[in-house]
Amino acid sequence: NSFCTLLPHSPSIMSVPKLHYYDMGGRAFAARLAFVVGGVEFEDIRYKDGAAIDAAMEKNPKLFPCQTVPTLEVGDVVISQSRAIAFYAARVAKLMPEDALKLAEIDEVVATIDDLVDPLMGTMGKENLAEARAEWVEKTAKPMLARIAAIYARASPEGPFLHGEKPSAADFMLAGIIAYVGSGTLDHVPQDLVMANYPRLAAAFGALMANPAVAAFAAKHPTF
Ligand SMILES: N[C@@H](CCC(=O)N[C@@H](CS)C(=O)NCC(=O)O)C(=O)O
Repeated sequence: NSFCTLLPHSPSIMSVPKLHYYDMGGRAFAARLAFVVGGVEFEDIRYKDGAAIDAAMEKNPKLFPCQTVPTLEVGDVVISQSRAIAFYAARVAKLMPEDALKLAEIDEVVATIDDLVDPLMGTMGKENLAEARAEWVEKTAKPMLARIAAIYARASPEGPFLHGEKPSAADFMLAGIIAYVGSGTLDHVPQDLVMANYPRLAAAFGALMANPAVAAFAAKHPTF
């Protein structure tokens, strides 16, 4: 009996997780950040466009249980939903606190990000896009970003991250939306909306991007 056969089946010990997504940051940004910051090996499977995703879904539907990306293969298990994947990655990276109140603050930040992103998705394809986006910026993005900044200030006045020196899933999810807004792909949304107006959030993003492993990853993948 080798040592391995005596081990109980544990996908997290036995296999490198495989992340499936487009060749861009988007909804995979947070998970990739968590793996990279935590030094966790992962296979970064990138599809060049929607047609390539469609072909992969047809060939292997089990890999895409919700017909969406991202998905993460961990041994025999396939996890869908970007938030679940990012939280899993942050936990495997040992970048999640144990404390119930801190975990509630992370959930609070991430749910507030949803309140910001969901209405933005609702503007996609709108006939009067300029008006819809201007309204999103004023009535949704600004109050939600202010709310997130207030949670950060309350949780850790000194920063840079939500809980001080060590980033968590909240910081990774926030970085995903800051990068998305800053990417210049959202018409009628000022590219510097977050970075110019919310110094506490800009500091968290800056500190993550300054991490040497993250900087090296970003140099290889400009859209992350
Ligand atoms: N709630 C899901 C939404 C996933 C989602 O809408 N993904 C988009 C890409 S960002 C998708 O798979 N669209 C279908 C496609 O691209 O073929 C999540 O957070 O993972």
